[in-house]
Amino acid sequence: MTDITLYHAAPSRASVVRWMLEELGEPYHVHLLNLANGDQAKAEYRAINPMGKVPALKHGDAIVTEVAAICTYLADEYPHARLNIPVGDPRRGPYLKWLFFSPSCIEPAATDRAFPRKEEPRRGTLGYGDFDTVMEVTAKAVEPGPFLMGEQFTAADVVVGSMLRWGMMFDLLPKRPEFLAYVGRLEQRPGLQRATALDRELAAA
Ligand SMILES: N[C@@H](CCC(=O)N[C@@H](CS)C(=O)NCC(=O)O)C(=O)O
Repeated sequence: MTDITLYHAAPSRASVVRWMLEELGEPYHVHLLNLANGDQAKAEYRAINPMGKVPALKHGDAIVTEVAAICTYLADEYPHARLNIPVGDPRRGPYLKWLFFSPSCIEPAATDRAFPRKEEPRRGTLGYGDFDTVMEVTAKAVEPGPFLMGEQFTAADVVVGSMLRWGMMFDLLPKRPEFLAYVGRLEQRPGLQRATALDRELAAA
C-alpha cells in the first residue's frame, strides 16, 4: 500500500517528479491524465490542481503542485533517501536557491528567449535579469560537479538537471560543455533511467 499518487502525463513536466520518486525508492500510484483530451481542465482534476496543470502530488491528505515544490516536499518528507539538505545544515540555503532558481530564472529566461516579447523589458523588471547571466551562473554552478551540492545528489539536481536536459533537447538552452557534462552524469543514475523507460512506455501506449 502506498499513500503517494502522482497525477501524471508523459511526456510532460510531471516526468521530473517521476524521476524524483524513482530516486526516492518509495512506491507510488500513477493517475494518468490525457492532456490532448483536456483531462487537466476537467472539474475533477481542477479540484486537485486549480491551475489545470500537471504534475500534482497527493500524499495522504496533502496535495502539492509545482514541480520544484513537490521535489522539495518529497525530499524533506523522506529524509532517509538523503535527497534533501536538512534545516540546520548551512548548505540548505544554496540548496533551496537552486530549487527556486530553476522555475524562477532558468525556465522564464529560456521561454522568453524562445517567444520574445514585443518590447524588451528592462533588465531590472525581470526576476531573472538576463538570459546570458542566468546561463553563466548556472554553468559555473554545475561545472565543478559531480552535483550542484558537490558529492551529494539532491532534489535540486532533479529540478535543475531536468530543466537543462529538456531545455537542450528542445533547443531552448545552449549545449554548453558544462551543461552536457552535468546532464551526462545525471543520465548515469538508475533512477533517471527507470523513470525515462517507464515514461517512454506510457508515451508509446
Ligand atoms: N509551473 C508548473 C508548470 C506545469 C505545466 O505547465 N505543465 C504542463 C505540462 S508540461 C501542463 O499541464 N500543460 C497542460 C495545459 O496547460 O493545459 C510546474 O512547475 O509544475
